[in-house]
Amino acid sequence: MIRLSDTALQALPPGVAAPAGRPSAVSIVHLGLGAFHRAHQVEYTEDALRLAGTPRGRWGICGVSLKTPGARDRLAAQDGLYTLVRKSPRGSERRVLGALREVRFLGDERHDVHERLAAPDTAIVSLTITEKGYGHDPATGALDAAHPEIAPDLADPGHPRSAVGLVVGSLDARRLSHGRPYTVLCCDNLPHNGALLRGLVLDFARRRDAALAGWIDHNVTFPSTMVDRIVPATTPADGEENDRALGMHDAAPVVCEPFRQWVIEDAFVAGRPPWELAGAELVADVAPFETMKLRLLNGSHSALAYLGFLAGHEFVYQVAAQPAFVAYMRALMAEAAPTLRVPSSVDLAGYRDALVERFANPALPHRTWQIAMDGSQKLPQRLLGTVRENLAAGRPIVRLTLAVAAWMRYATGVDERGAAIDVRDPLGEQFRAIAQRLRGDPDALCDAFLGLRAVFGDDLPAQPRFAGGVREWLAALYREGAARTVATCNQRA
Ligand code: NAI
Ligand code: CS2
Repeated sequence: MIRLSDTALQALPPGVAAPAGRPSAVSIVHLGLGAFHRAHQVEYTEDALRLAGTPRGRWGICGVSLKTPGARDRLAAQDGLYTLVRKSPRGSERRVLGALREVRFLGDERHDVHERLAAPDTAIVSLTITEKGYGHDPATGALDAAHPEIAPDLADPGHPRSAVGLVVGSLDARRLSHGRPYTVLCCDNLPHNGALLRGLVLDFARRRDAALAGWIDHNVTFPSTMVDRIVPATTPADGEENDRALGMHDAAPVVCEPFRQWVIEDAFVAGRPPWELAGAELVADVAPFETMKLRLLNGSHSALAYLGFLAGHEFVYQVAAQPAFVAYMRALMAEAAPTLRVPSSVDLAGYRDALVERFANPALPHRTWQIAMDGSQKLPQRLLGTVRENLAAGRPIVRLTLAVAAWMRYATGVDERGAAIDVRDPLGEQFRAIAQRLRGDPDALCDAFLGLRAVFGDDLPAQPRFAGGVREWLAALYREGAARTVATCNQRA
């Protein structure tokens, strides 16, 4: 079977669209060559360039993997091309994307990566490195100077391995050479992601050189964004199915839902692609959209992931097919709704209905285990911000505390049948220590997990309504199991 490549594009079967052209130059460097970037920003960029009539223009992307060479290897062997597969109950739509013009792995291409980041034509550095990739304290958003990825870069700033270290080092090189800044565009599911990353970059820079920090402060922009498209990890079966559909081998297809949304603060110091032509919304303030999405979509995603996994469901669509879990999800979103300040143009009820439908997409095998990953980095913006605001306003937190209790039950690393759970989380060692010491004592487990300051801060453990609610639900989960506890929760006012 031939391999997808520039020369093979002409052999694509009817119904599989090829790129209208490939950008002639690179002006965007993206850190985090993962599935989401390739299913979201790359498609928006490709569509924008095509609709602007400049498919061969300057806005090509150089994708950089900081941790592993696999994505680089797979994509470099096929000229950066890959298939985007949009899946829904109505079938699959495939297109080959070509805006990814260059792929690099920091581990063995450090010089090339630095050259790209420092190049005068690089106008945007964007990131999807996961919530755990920033070296910050999830409860406060502050830089953790002792973080295992930050401390070495502070000690040896000339050979950064962290994203923050790379950004600061390349901005310093630009300051000391041609003096042209770029825009830093965080596309991870973090609250006020641009402002958060700006704070991390400035803190890191100040620890190196006050003049560098001052230059970044005055010249570099960090717009916040809200990004949305459900993109499960690609499975071998996805790849085999795609090869059959293409009649050629693509080592790096990406599978996603048809829905996509991108809301971006329009603050680009060195220009940007006309993403609005592709449907991106350029706004002055992203916060209302971002809070809505993080608290309604992602809060529900995490709650259903933990409760659904514990109830024995591998995929989100299986959980969303259960009326009791849907009723719970709707009640959880109702608890979050009073904390949202969305523009009047947004149909919040319609948005919530659409989320239920999107989660129930049976064509998208999104694993509860994948969403459950890195919960210590996700809970603060998905659930705990809502808890704080509802506590302060005297509003209910019944469904929210069940979601937190389900995370704790999952984090103990043993499921309801006594089998081990492969818990992936930066705080995983702390979880295992807690579980080994206190397994079988839900109240003690609850107090120990609430003691994780990086997740709950100092305030929440001292809130009786919160701590008491989580404790009650954790005991119920051990006593009744997730499915019956969800049913019990649905009976509550
Ligand atoms: P993925 O697993 O395909 O890619 C993750 C990327 O992050 C990889 O390139 C990996 O090397 C890199 N990474 C992980 N830890 C890192 C670290 N400590 N430092 C630097 N790089 C690191 O995951 P995917 O699907 O691309 O998602 C990535 C992020 O995109 C998510 O965490 C989320 O913030 C955002 N996102 C994902 C969506 C999805 O449905 N998959 C939807 C909306 C946002
Ligand atoms: C998911 C998100 O894996 C997870 O944590 O909740 O990646 C989710 O798929 C996206 O935010 C949807 O836009």
